[in-house]
Amino acid sequence: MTAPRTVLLTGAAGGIGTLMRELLPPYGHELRLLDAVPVPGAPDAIVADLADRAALREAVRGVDAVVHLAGISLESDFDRIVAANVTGLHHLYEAVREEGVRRVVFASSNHAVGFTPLPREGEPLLPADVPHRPDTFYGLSKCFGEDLAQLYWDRHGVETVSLRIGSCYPAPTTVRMLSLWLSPGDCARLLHASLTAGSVGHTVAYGSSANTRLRWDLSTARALGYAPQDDAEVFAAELLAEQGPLPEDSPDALYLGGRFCGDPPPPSR
Ligand code: NAI
Ligand code: 15L
Repeated sequence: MTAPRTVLLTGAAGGIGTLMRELLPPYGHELRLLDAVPVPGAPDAIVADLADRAALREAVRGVDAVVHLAGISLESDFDRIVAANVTGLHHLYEAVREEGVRRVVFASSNHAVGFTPLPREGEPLLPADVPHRPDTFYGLSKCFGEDLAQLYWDRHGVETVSLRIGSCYPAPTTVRMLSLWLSPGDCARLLHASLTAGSVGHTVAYGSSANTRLRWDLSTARALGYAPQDDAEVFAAELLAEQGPLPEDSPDALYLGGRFCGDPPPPSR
């Protein structure tokens, strides 16, 4: 697959979508934007909910690929999560199938495998093929998304790269993020690699920068052509001075999903 490509970016008004609207076009991708709410500064953006099948079908018509960021991005009410991340995702894949779009890049999450114990010092990094261990209904919806992607590859030949994103923000804001941070620049590199790699079938990869404190293995992402440039370690001294090291028995120190494994999980950042 080669750039430039016409790409539907869903969730364009959200945190990552706002960053990627600026950072993806220089790679040669022409973006069509979609969100349930108006996208600031983008009057041509499609305002549609994932519940609207007709709007989705029209939105994907003629694009080469979809970067799917839209959905509930934190723990929430079960029915609300199902509507956007389960039923809505099904609607999107049906539109993709019907319109013959070849590839989807799906924003999965570390929370699909959040209850996976973090490897201790000296143990191997977590491979991308660990079993699903969702830490929340939100994480469970990402497990569903990965399985739906696998079904649409096996049954319909729609390719997907499912990216289990760590924490994508302009800068890490917690000590846990020193391990999981995905810088905006590396996020654009990872999306570009996922859009342009040769046959991917359904590939599941972790998504973070090349952080010194990595606990997961980026080799699947690197095999797509991803070459991360950033490392959260430059923020370590400041964050550790502010917040101190993670207590050994805290969810952040024990599990990949960190505080999402706590009781209750955080409803917001
Ligand atoms: P966000 O919550 O800032 O943005 C999500 C966007 O989706 C919002 O603009 C919202 O209006 C839209 N949306 C929600 N429900 C919709 C629906 N039913 N129909 C149409 N649009 C709808 O989320 P963020 O942080 O930008 O994340 C983007 C994606 O990446 C999400 O799927 C999230 O689960 C995933 N992700 C994000 C991580 C991060 O560090 N920000 C980490 C792991 C995964
Ligand atoms: C996610 O999946 C969330 O969408 C995001 O808001 C962050 O909380 C991130 O995971 C994380 O684990 O830091």
